[in-house]
Amino acid sequence: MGIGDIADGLARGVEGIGATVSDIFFEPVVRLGVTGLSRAGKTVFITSLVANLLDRGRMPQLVAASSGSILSAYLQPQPDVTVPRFDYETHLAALTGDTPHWPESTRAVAQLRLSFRVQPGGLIGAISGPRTVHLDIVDYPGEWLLDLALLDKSYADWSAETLARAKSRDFAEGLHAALRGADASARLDEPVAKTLAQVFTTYLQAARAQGFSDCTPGRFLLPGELEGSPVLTFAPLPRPAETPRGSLWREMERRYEAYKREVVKPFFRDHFSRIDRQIVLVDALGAIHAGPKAVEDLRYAMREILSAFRPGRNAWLSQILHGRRVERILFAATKADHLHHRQHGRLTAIMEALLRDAKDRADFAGARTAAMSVAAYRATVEETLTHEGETLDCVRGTLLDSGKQAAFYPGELPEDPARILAAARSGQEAWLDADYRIMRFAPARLILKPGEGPPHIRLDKAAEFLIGDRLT
Ligand SMILES: Nc1nc2c(ncn2[C@@H]2O[C@H](COP(=O)(O)OP(=O)(O)OP(=O)(O)O)[C@@H](O)[C@H]2O)c(=O)[nH]1
Ligand SMILES: [Mg+2]
Repeated sequence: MGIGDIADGLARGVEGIGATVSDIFFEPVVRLGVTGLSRAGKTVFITSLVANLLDRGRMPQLVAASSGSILSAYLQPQPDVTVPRFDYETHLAALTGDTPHWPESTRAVAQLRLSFRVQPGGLIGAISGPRTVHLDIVDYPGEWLLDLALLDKSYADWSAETLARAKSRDFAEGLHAALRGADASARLDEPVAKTLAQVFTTYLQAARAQGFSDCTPGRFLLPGELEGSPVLTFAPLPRPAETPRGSLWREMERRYEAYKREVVKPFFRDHFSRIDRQIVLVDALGAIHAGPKAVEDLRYAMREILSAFRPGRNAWLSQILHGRRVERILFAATKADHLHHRQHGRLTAIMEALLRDAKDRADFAGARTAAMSVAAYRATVEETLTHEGETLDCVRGTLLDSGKQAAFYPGELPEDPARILAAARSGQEAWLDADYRIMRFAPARLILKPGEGPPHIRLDKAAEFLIGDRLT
């Protein structure tokens, strides 16, 4: 354990005490983490959740909303002044404007505070009167959780593993060629380091595009404000016999260690360690549409992501957490409005099967977990059509590409999720016995009644699982 680790531990300890005192005597804070791989639906989820918590007419399954415990809800300035605010108003305006469109892709951590005046029930409520509960929502890329594994790895090990994985990938040729031309024992030449980092980034981007998920370091794909900085200017190298001081190898090693210290650790310390409740959004339908390889890859990524929630997974993280843990984790298959509700149970079963492996390995130490199929922002309506004597349960919406209305039949998910998972595991190129299609729909133009948030599927049930107990 180094001095930095001790200091980290102390800082957490003091802060931990502060949080407990304020919880008891002042206003409780629930920190809800929202994560998922890129395009999983995080921004749309948070935007619709907040809109539906502000106007609770479509939230019957959130007991505190339907029972009237929540007297009011309002947005407040967040306590963490250095974290970008989740741009709720802009995202909502995109979805609900005259020409509705999906919000822009986001690339970093963002936060929003929503506060509730709550009237607790029972005798205590009658005596104490209403109280305030704060919900701090933290949006962060799932890719950043994958970096946790780097903390246990030296530069030499990481290089060896990364290059071993790249070996059989045809799109890695550029990386191999650049490495053949570089001498890791030679004195560092900054343009060489920069070129290698660029070639490596291009390789990671190609790996991502091909559906691979082991694309760490996560910030190479989502650099944000770190773009071009030395902590992102490194690459894996084959280890040379000699690694003299000032050599390319030594400098790359130094930057790799800096990435762990200055990028990975601060994220886990400042954001991840303070989360109470977590939702992991998964575009399972998108993966099924892309084919068995994408599903298998998703399963692997989920396993990696979830290992961050396993206490004891990493000694440094355990120390930062001080025994604190995420109390509830919800795994949600997003964009369920692409399916008729008759198939939602099947999607949830696939989601549960995808996670079973991760759950079996990771003892979440008493955290409550659940899987659900949700649509944060419903873009379709259901319609049953007859086609050649067969009835087809379809969904209808505005197509994103053409702007035309269309009914769409996505194919039939199997009743037994093992059919999907087994095909994925066996490395099949395509689904043999089924054809899954996906259409991209544009958000529908809405006319909302007063007191109603945007339409959704099971957002209220998800909210009840995640925060319901803290609002009554
Ligand atoms: N039909 C439908 N599409 C959705 C829904 N949620 C998300 N989408 C689609 O998924 C895309 C990605 O959603 P985002 O919320 O931006 O995803 P994200 O995880 O924030 O993505 P990044 O910021 O790029 O990491 C959107 O542009 C929509 O096309 C939903 O509830 N229904
Ligand atoms: Mg986003």
